[in-house]
Amino acid sequence: ALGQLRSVGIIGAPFSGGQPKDGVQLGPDLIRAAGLVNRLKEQGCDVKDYGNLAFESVSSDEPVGLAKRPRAVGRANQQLADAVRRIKHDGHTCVMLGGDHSLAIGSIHGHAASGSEVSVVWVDAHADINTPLTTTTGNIHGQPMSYVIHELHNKIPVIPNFSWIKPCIAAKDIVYIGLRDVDPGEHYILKYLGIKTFSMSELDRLGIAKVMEQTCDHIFTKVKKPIHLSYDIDALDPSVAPATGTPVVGGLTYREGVYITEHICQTDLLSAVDIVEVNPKRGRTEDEVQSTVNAAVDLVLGCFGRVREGSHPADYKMPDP
Ligand code: 6HN
Ligand code: MN
Ligand code: MN
Ligand code: MN
Repeated sequence: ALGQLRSVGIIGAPFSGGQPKDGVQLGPDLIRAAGLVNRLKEQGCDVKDYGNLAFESVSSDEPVGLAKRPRAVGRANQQLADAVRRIKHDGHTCVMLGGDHSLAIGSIHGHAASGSEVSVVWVDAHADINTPLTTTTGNIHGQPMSYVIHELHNKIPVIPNFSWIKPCIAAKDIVYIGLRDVDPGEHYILKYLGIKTFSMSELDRLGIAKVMEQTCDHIFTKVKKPIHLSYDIDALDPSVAPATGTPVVGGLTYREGVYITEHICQTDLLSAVDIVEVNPKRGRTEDEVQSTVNAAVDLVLGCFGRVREGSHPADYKMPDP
């Protein structure tokens, strides 16, 4: 894994408007403070940190239908889409540090706009595929997938600051892993569109190795498209990653969570990664915050060649006595 140099472009998106809880905007700087950039370099990556996006506040942002803070979410995602497109244009694998999961709209859109069609591996306790009409909370972090999927285009109403979004993902190019809290409207959409899902039940039955084999079988039928990995930290069990806004019991172990990144890394098709929903203000202790942030860092490292068996540089010199 150390042989091939991987080029990583990091963009921070300190945005929380897709959900109501304060603190998730602190994610990018916290993940950096845990040493992300240096640890990527230590494992042989070429890293460029593009810094954090600066989001202007939107003064008057009344809900449209049920969707809350639509103008701020639309505008922030437009900025993010431009940044991701630039990072892809510069030739990097893009790492987007959130922020809440509404940011997947801009991240996926910018990624898809940079070249060929992409496939999406969505690792999350939640499906985040509510439309602005099926949502029960109005929070747009529960809706990002609905805006980028071709097949849902005619189910999306007009929303201010959303008109730039063009659907860019086909339902057949999506795989979900880790689901365990899916709303009725979301479940209907997943079945209606025939989207491939590995809920925690399937993971219990198959084990993580088979889930990842079948994930790749699914997205690699016909052409091998670049992979967009959208990783919500709440996919992990709250015992591992408690500092997040919508924790759900019965999640991925640390080992299963890292195995997903190791397997995706080995495909050599990873083209963009989102790490979202780390919220230090939701940790009850400093240990809970650190455990969550460390898990987030290890997921990124796993995406870029870290293997648990260890590794050594190609020019390693065995010391002679
Ligand atoms: N996330 N399904 C719920 C909703 O509000 O639509 C929860 C969404 C959670 C979103 O964790 O990124
Ligand atoms: Mn989630
Ligand atoms: Mn729910
Ligand atoms: Mn999510």
